[in-house]
Amino acid sequence: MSGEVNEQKTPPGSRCGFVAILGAPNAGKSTLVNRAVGQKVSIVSPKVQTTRSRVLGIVTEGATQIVLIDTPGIFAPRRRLDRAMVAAAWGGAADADAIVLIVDAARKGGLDDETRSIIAGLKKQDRKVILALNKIDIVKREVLLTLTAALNAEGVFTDTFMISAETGDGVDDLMTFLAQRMPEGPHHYPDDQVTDAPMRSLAAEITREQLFRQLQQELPYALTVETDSWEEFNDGSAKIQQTIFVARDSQKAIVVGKGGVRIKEVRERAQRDLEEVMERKVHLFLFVKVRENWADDPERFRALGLDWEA
Ligand SMILES: Nc1nc2c(ncn2[C@@H]2O[C@H](COP(=O)(O)OP(=O)(O)OP(=O)(O)O)[C@@H](O)[C@H]2O)c(=O)[nH]1
Ligand SMILES: [Mg+2]
Repeated sequence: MSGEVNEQKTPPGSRCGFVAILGAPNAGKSTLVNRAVGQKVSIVSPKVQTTRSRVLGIVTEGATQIVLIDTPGIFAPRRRLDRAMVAAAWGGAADADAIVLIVDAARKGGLDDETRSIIAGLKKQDRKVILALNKIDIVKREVLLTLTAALNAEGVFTDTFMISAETGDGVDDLMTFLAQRMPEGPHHYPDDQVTDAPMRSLAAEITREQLFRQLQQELPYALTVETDSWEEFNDGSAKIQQTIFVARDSQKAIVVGKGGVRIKEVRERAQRDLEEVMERKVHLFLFVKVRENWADDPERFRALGLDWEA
């Protein structure tokens, strides 16, 4: 696992481990990670494939540090970008001390193909997995029981939790359970750190979250966001400039909106979210650029934290 090893003294009974959060797109993985950490470290939207690379959410309570690895949803990849996203998800699982599979219990039609294929992949690797049925706030009890029985028949799961990442129901129980299973050893990160991503990346993600939330259909998948510059001022405020890369002129027109209304709304909301996360005044500036092949550009992959060769 990358990241600097924390040099602070190991307290008695110290534990630390990595927990991979796997699941189909939209299952609620990022919502769970944010809930466990207690703040936004990973972006969330009602659309599938919101998370594009591995995101760490670090939870330290007393002597135990749990490093949650939020992963992109696993699905059948088509584009190079998709392939890199899925590779990042499996990569997250490979290094982990424990794996939690999140299943959207509210999904119409029961178990989805993506979840089935993840279970098949885990079986192949002979990994033992903790099952978390999510979104219990909107599911009937009978549905939960049927789903639990079907999933447990797979023989992959050691334990089952029923949670609502949204309301927090059951999340403490899951975290307490995970804490007991973390190996003994020093903490990897300082106890007050919540993620390993630099603020510049999180800031770009927060703008991308607004674009995912406010744009329709395929457009969110046709864009990426990068932070170009970051200036801090004596009064504590920050000036952040970002570029939204789209693939075509027509997409740029939609992102900007009639008379600039869309980009204005995205800017205002992203700025507000940034101010909340950073606890300071932020001046956000957004530029939209057409870069036809950004999804085939190694530079853009690196900015996303993805592996070009995946
Ligand atoms: N009702 C309800 N909605 C939830 C719950 N957890 C997540 N959601 C919603 O489900 C949607 C997807 O949540 P995400 O956390 O982005 O899901 P994800 O698994 O990270 O998705 P990808 O990153 O696309 O793989 C969002 O609209 C969330 O608000 C839950 O417990 N209850
Ligand atoms: Mg996600």
